[in-house]
Amino acid sequence: YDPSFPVDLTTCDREPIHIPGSIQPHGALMVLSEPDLTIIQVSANTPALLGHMPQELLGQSFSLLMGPEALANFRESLANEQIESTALYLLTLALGREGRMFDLIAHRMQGMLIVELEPSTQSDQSVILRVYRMVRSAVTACQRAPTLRAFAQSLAGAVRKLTCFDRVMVYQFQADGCGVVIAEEKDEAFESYLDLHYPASDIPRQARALYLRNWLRLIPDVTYQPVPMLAISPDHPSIPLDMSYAALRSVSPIHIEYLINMGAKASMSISLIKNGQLWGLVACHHHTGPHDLPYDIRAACEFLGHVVSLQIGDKEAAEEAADTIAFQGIQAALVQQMSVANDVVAGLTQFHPNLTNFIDAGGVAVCLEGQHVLMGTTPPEAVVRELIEWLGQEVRDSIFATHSLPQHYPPITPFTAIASGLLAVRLDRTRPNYLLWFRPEVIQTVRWGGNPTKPAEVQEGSAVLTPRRSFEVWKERVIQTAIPWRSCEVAAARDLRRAIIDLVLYKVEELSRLNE
Ligand code: BLA
Repeated sequence: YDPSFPVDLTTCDREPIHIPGSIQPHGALMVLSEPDLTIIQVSANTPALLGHMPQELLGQSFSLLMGPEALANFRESLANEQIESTALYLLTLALGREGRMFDLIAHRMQGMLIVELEPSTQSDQSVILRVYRMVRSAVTACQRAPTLRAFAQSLAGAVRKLTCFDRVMVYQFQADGCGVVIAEEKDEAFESYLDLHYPASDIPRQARALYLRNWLRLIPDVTYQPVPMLAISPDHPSIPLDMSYAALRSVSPIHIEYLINMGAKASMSISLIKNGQLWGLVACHHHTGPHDLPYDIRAACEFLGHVVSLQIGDKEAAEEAADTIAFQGIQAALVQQMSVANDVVAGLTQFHPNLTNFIDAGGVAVCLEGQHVLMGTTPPEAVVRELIEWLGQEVRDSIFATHSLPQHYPPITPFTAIASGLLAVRLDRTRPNYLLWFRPEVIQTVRWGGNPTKPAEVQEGSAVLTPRRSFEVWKERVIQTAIPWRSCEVAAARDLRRAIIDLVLYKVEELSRLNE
């Protein structure tokens, strides 16, 4: 640890989580060369699981653990499965001194065959049928859900039913990498995390990249002791072993600390991927004790993750369409009011709905022909006047949207708590007529889950950034910024501008006709 090296969030991004050199202890992992099946690497926990010391296995053939018939079955299923870049269940075999039953899950990596052995739970036919039915009805429920939230709720419910985790959440990433819990199914005993926001650094970049390739990870017991990998020779080319696709991969100790701080005793997450981007995760916690899942259930969850990932784009499009219809409805009402009142300012501000019901913002200012009507939480009128003057001089476009106004206009800095975001619509080319929407600083608007659940500071003499400290660093980074304006919101502002201009032009024409 070099104290002159500043500890920042990139420290998290640099932890090479795909090559931990150890596994979780609920199974054993072997690296085999092909076609001879010589054991090149083995996890140190073989005595407990197989009754063989690792030294007895290294350099030997994998066939030493089984009879000739089992070996033939193993070779046959190996030949039949596509296991490049995905780990798949091969078969269940009796292995080792006591002939214990193991589920064999295999994939290829770095030109080697990686076999993971998990004590078998042997799901019978009725369980498999039940799981299949659950997945099928989950897919249908998600498909039918009318909104993104309803979709996420169905998904959380289905995963909870399949896995019996105490808490199942759907966690959606935002444009800036932060995330929000948009759905939650949990036992009543536990506090809710619904709608809580978490900083981007809680799931660092390399973890997200890994979760794009590998769709599911399980930590059955956060108190586990990592089991080291042992190799036939210390400089074999398979070292360090890339465990990107290994179900038993040992987890980052920082993340383990994070889970313990959250009161989780076991954790699982499933990737949700839209257009090749990590859109979110189904995040599961068990609070009452360790929680393991057999391969069948994990495979069902992973399959469900794949299928519902394909539905996300449709749900978002439906949501966007519904928002646009809502904006159009309010816009029509506003136009009607302006027309009946024969007064643009009154029509936008004095009735219901008014401009504060239109685009989501902390406050609105209507500045027209020298009148300034302020609604909600806005800077004082004098500050708004100066802002308008600056907009008139510096901003050419008729629409100006920013979620970090102080960067463009430093004089607003004392008011960033209420005006970090600005959506400005210019109604007239020559005169300073504007509609302004103000958005408060992010920190003031969303509930952050990071802070209270994460104790501890940067540890003395350690290069590791603890979760609490990361929240502080993150807070500094998002200071003076608001939640960005969505494109459908900017479009709604543009449409309203057009409608007001049309209305005013129509009135002018009407007036000149009457004067003729
Ligand atoms: C991984 N962090 C994760 C994962 C989740 C979260 C879901 C995936 C692993 C898993 O399934 O448990 C975060 N979990 C959350 C969040 C919620 C939740 C936000 O339930 C909200 C409800 N984490 C930090 C900091 C660092 C960090 C500061 O807070 C880095 C210094 C690291 N998180 C970190 C790492 C991983 C991780 C390295 C990868 C773990 C692994 O797969 O090995």
